[in-house]
Amino acid sequence: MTPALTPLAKQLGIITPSGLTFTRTHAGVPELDPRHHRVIVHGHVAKPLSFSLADLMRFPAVERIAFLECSGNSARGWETLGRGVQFSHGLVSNCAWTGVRLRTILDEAGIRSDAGWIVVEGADGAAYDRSIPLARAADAMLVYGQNGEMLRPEQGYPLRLLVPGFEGSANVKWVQSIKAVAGPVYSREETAQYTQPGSDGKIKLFDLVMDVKSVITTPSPGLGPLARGFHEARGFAWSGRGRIRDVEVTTDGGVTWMPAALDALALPQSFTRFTFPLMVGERPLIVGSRARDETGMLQPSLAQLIAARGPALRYHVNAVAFWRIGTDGTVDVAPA
Ligand SMILES: Nc1nc2c(c(=O)[nH]1)N[C@H]1C(S)=C(S)[C@@H](COP(=O)(O)O)O[C@H]1N2
Ligand SMILES: [Mo]
Repeated sequence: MTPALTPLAKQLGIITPSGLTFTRTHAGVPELDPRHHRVIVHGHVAKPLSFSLADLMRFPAVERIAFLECSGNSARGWETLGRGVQFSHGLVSNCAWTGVRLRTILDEAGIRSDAGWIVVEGADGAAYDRSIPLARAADAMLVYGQNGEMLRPEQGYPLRLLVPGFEGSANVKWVQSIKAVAGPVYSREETAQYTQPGSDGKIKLFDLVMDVKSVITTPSPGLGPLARGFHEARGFAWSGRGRIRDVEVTTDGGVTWMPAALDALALPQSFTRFTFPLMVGERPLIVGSRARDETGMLQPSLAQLIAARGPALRYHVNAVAFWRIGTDGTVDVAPA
């Protein structure tokens, strides 16, 4: 199914409105009646349990702002489409999610110490399932709220898994089963898909965390022609590994870099907004942004990414994106 893409160029703040959130489904959107839908928690637990949505909403609730990015965002090939940042970068959203901590539910069922992973299964046509390593998912939530309202059907109503920082595909929607297991089950979506080739020709499994990335959303291709004179370049930076430490912007295609201003609201695993002043019309510009996260990881160029991960690189592409702004104010994609 063709995904719907977040119109990032029109997103003014860090929160993606629910109705503008990208949607990616492998087998359509199931219609689930929240009065009858249940989630079972079983496997390596002392006490298998079954919950309705109402049951889950009685547990202590937490809210968390987090980005959710499909590992196919900015996949190789899209950059040449030249159809704007919605197409090259729109498989990401950043929402305020409300729900119950996964830990709370696992503790309620008495998860056993020999359970290192859980298998989370959706109620869609494909019974989509993924293995989640608990040691790396301390922040995971079972989510029923998005931006202050109930989840939308496309986003997994009545219940989805959220593991902040993990690739979109690990965030199972329409959750109906959580099974505690000793190790991963190697389901279709973590073997035939969502694996990464390394430069040694070997395939990496469970490459789950999304790396540091940023993009200038305005100006961006398709928004021109821009008026001559001052413009504020604006964009978002995010990292699955924590907070954004800094963002730099270039106007000469990456020869020189200057610090961008970061908004004060720099949350972990969340969009962080940045701005940079631009003068349009005096000379041709090639603008781009590169972010660094709190672990010190710097967003790479496409060439660096290919050198590190091999020419088969397709997913988990976090390379710097460049836009060319002509002296006439037109904005297009510049080769990375
Ligand atoms: N049950 C189920 N969960 C799923 C999927 C799916 O097809 N079925 N798609 C996954 C993929 S590939 C992504 S990128 C995210 C997208 O979440 P969104 O549609 O809410 O943006 O959901 C993930 N969870
Ligand atoms: Mo995805």
